[in-house]
Amino acid sequence: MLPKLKLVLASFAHAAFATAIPTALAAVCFFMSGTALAQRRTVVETDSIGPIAQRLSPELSYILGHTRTSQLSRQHANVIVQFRKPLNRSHLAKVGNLGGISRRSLSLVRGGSFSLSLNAIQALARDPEVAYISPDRSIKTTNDHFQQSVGADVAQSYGWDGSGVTVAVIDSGITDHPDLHDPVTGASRILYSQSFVPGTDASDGYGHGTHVAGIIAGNGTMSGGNGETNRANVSHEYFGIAPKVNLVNLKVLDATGAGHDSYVIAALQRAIALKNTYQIRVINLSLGRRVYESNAQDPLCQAVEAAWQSGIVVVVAGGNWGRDNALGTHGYGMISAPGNDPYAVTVGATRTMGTAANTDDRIASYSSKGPTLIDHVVKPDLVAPGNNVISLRAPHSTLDAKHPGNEVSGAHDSLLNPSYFSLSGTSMATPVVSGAVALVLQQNPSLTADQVKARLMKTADKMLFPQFDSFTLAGVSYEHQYDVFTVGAGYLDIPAALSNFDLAQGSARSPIATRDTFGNVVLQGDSSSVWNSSVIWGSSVIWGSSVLLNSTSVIWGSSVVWGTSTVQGYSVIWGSSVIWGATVAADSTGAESVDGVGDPDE
Ligand SMILES: [Ca+2]
Repeated sequence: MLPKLKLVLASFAHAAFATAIPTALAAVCFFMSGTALAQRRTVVETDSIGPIAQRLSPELSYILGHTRTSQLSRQHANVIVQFRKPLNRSHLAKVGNLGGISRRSLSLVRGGSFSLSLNAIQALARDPEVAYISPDRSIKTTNDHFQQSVGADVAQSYGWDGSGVTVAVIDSGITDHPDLHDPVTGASRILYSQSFVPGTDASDGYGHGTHVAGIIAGNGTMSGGNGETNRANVSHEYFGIAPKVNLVNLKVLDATGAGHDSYVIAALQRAIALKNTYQIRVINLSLGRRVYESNAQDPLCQAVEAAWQSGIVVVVAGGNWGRDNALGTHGYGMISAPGNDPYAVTVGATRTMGTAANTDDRIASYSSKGPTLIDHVVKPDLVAPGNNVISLRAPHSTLDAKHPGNEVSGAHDSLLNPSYFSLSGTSMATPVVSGAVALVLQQNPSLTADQVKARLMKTADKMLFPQFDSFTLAGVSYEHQYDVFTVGAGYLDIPAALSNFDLAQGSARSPIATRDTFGNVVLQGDSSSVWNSSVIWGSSVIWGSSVLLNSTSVIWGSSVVWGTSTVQGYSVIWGSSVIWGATVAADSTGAESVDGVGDPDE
């Protein structure tokens, strides 16, 4: 079954409406194949706020326009409603009067998740107090020598180990592991755990969150380490970027690696509430889904921005759709949500080629490329190692059971019960950056989220990569151009970040790319952003001089990227309207590698 189909079915399948499900399935199948049903309606209704259709996500508009009127009251969907003002009793009464069932309050996005009939959704969209309604979409996880590649071993040898900083891991849960304990006191460094997946505890049934946690915080106890930080001479030891950092475990993905927008929003809400109690300075989101609307409307992006505004650095996976050519873009325009949010630090993945030196490292072919669909935000922001990363194993989890060949033994464990596991993906590159953020904040706790992001981008290595290369897997060749949409501001360089003391002023929102009438793509300035504030933070400093063509602000010429398919690629990304149906179709080919074990490079 295609992942996206599963998503849509999930949002329709609600036990209380079992009788409606067969009809809903039929509607969804038609919707997937793009076949128009009878009674297609084109409604352009407007009220004092604006067009009503703009308050409905593309999928809901489509479904409403392709469902027989007689079926509208019989089919139900789980949706997230964002109101213009904070959720109040009158909002809940309105939903109740329409027969809706409240599932979870989501104050972070001034709304909540509700189960509503299609009829009620249509009626609610006509309410001027409603800002936006979208399905409670499904979310998925987005996998050597990664520590040395980014200089974490050097940083640790100088005593930067994440002490005093807490990272919230919003993922599939974290299973207890010796490498996550304080070697002196024996206490777990997981300070708080909570599951937002109904009917589950906060342990890791999938095997993803534990691995992510280990990349951030593992101290190597089971692989020859003693929890100390200076271990340059210890080989085959598997430790994380910030081995003394603390963790908060917020579980939003089930044992299949799937969750919903509402779980992630609720977890972000909790992380903000716990920020001062546990010194949470970083949130790691190694998960994502397709982009359906502007980040200004997407509730997941809005929740990420609220966390950022509260002072937490939110680090997000760029997605694993870099091999995806379903839109004719060769992986461009494939950044997933919420990695498409301009505030987030969005991370792409490299492969280390199995060597500690970073000079031979190259982009992973599956690493999603920017710009983002619809808003054209320049992403990813930077790249970090993510291919075949060895980190903590969660025994008996789904990934562990399915991929026993990925198990890796440390020096202190039994061969029958290895402590480590190998995964690949931007999911694994993201916690490398989260760990780096913890080190930077340990060094200077007064830095703002924007200052941290700007510093990591400025100090990222821009000279390392070739201009082009290609990678062949199973007879298919993937061409890479190392431009801003592939590697962002460059390769994470932790020692460089720790030896830089620039304090950026202004917002570190990633810039927008625009296309002029000649087909050139240029960076669009934002007067309040860091990148405009001075020569020190100018675009050529941040993204490297090689990204700017002809000494102008052009970052893409008209023909550099897609060769013969240029026109098709441009029209998808810069077309007047994104054909959302095509985006859905892309899911069928794109999502498999997201779980981190599908098909790593090399
Ligand atoms: Ca290497």
